[in-house]
Amino acid sequence: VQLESDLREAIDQNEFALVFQPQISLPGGRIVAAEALLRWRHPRDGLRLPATFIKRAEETGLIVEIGEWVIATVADTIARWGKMGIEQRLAINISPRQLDHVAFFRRLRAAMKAANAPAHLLELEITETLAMHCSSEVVEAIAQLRNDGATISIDDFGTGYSNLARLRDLPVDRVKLDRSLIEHIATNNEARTIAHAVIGLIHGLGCEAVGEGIETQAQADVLRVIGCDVIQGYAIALPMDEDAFIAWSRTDE
Ligand code: G
Ligand code: G
Ligand code: MN
Ligand code: NA
Repeated sequence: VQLESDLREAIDQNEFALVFQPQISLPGGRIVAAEALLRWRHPRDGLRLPATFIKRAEETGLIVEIGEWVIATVADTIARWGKMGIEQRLAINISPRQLDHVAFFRRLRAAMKAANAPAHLLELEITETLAMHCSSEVVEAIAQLRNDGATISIDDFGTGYSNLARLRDLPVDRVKLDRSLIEHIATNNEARTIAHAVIGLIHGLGCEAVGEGIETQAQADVLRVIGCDVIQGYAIALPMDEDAFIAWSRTDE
């Protein structure tokens, strides 16, 4: 109950912030996108991670309002960076509760339009489990957004049960291999074989493979060899606030 009222307060008092984690191409190492990750500047507890509040926000439905803040902020950030000469695609995470309503997509498009932010600089991350269960209306709305130029990603791939035939029918551009698929690839042959096969499957579906949770150079080296297209993780860069991210992306050029 305390957390719920704190979350309401956080929405009213504008206590949320976004941090940005770069994704780089293999083998080139160029930045191709950044994932926007939610943070809560709690007045007493300091910086709080999503793990401590997202679940409650989903249960109470507050995730819808928080998600609207994320959408508006990302649209505004894309537009502001554009004026600074920074053309950077930003990926946002979507909770199942947000996708309950097709209204989500209407609001998303309206926010992008209001901020004058082009759709090709927007990416949506939808978890594997959610992607397997969304309604045909939602699939249609995702397809429409993709037609506008947005990139669609399946997040946390390898943690749920995938119906691969279903994956083929979804309007998807990229698949993000969950960290659990990557953790042991540099030290364990079977883990590497599995990751290699999964990447082959992703390519077979016409999608790009993104490795996440890359913590060592050895993991990055293996991913390059087995054909992963893009990597993200602490070994490349931590999630950073806006100023740090801009400085980081400029040294990349
Ligand atoms: O940074 P990390 O602790 O940043 O994020 C943990 C989890 O929280 C991830 O699974 C991520 O998908 C989720 N998450 C991060 N930011 C957002 C957000 O803006 N909206 C939603 N719905 N989930 C988010
Ligand atoms: O949306 P998703 O569930 O993929 O959230 C990504 C989460 O992974 C965020 O919490 C982010 O802070 C975290 N993360 C990013 N890079 C790394 C990494 O290299 N190692 C670990 N353990 N977590 C990471
Ligand atoms: Mn994600
Ligand atoms: Na993920």
